[in-house]
Amino acid sequence: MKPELLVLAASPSADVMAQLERHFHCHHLWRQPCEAQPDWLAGVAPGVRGVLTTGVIGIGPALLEQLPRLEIVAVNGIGVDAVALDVTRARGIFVTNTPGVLTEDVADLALTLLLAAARRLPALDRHVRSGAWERGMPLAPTRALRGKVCGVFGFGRIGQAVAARASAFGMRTMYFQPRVIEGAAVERCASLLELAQASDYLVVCAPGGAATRHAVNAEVLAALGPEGTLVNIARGSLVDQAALITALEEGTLGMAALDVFDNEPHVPAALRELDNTVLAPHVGSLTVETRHAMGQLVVDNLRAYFSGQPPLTPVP
Ligand code: 8YV
Repeated sequence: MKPELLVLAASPSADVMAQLERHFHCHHLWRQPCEAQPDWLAGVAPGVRGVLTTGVIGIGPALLEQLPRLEIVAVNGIGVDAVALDVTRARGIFVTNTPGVLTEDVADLALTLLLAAARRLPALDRHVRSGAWERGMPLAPTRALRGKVCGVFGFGRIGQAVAARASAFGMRTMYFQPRVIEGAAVERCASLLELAQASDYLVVCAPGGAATRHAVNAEVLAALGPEGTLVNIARGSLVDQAALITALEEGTLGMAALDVFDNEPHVPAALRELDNTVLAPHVGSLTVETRHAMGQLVVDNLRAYFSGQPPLTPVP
């Protein structure tokens, strides 16, 4: 008998979806209309042995409680901050994620946002579309990237890939994270505040969760300063969003280029209306290649586990 799998979100890869159907008895929660989900779930929950979720959806204590036979949670993403790890640990439920396969695309998006902010791409786009260019409206020059400092908060795989890309644009790179990376060619600052003080661009790449919640606070934003730009491709929870809005409104921070927010997909009107923001709808890993690779790793983890092998990429 195929193991029963509760699928909380679909993969855009048709091949991955076909493999899921082939190897598991899938229950697709995402196909149910919102109002029908509680009753539908109550019907399937007793048999569920695996859950497929995303980095954003995760799985909370209430759903875990509903799944008495659950053995494994496979996260289609790298972040596990939305998984109630205290509960999974206590119950001995395996958790897997998808490290490695999304690094390059997420780092590419970080640089896309950084460049878009540096060169004011949204304003340039509006300038052409609105006919302002044809009407001869002036445009102020922006600042070159060369020689500017790109500070990377969180120097894991993604942070290091961001630093490599920033260097290729002639930027100086520095990082901060609590753990020192031995032998790193990039200089480490003693604190996040020191990194923000030294940076023209501060790129947030650290994991979300209780330990990093609101690490980028009003003081850090002030240290980045009126000429500084915050780029966040990690999690909205790392930034004090209210403090960010105040800093952007008052001009004590220059710009913010954001792929992630508190309480997604809701983005405060202030962030949407301000001119000094560049916004993306959490798409760091959203390429055909990467979403396929992530989905494949999810399938491989689940198949390994249910055939008695250790999962390939377990969360410690
Ligand atoms: C995805 C992410 O948006 O990897 C993560 O932690 O946040 C993203 O890559 C998400 O997990 C979609 O599956």
